[in-house]
Amino acid sequence: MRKIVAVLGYGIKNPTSAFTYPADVINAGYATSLMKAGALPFLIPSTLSKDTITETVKAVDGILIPGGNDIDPSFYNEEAKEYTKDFNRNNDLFQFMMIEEALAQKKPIMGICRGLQALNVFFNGSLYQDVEKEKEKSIRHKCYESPEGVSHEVEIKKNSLLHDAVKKERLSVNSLHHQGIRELGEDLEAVAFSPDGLIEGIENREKGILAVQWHPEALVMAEDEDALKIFRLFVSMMER
Ligand SMILES: [Mn+2]
Repeated sequence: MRKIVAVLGYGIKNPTSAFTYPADVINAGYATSLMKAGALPFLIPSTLSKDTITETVKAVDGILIPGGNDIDPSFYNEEAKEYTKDFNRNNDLFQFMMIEEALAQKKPIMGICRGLQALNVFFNGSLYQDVEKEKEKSIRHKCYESPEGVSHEVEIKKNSLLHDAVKKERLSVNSLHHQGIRELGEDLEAVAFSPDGLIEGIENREKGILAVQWHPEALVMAEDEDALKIFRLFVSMMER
């Protein structure tokens, strides 16, 4: 029986639709990567009502929090700067509810890009509202021109889930983000760092949490073997 992964939908206003309520978008890379890793991806609507969350999480083996727009900075006690845009509390609250329920039911959680940031904020960490503007000495992280290409390296800690996955201490990754972790959340361990010291990977082995700031799903679309190994490890976490 293949493991079922709840891929969290991301609600946006559909630009081609007259309807004012949100449409959920998910890039193909997430579903493709999960299928290649042997799991079944189920798209979960971001408009799920609170009373259905427990049953929804019960029906799946793990959850994947994908990339998306910025998180409302009020969740980490900051006012939004002019460069923090398009945040939407409904998406934030939906993801926080799903994280809380997955933890309660001991279902593994994988976070990617915004997903890593959502996990960090959930555990009371904070974010740079723009890494390149706010972090002292930053390399370029907004490499939107090469989604499937290598943008920078990350150094991976030994004895981490990430290291278990790729068995490497250095990995070349893509980088398509403008925000990033400022203060690490409670109960999380930083396990991957870009050359400027930015945290690019976090995890908690006991709680079944694995998250990265880069986009392994886009690298899987470009046949990257290491990126696929990260999804395989996530699938193996659901088998325990
Ligand atoms: Mn980066």
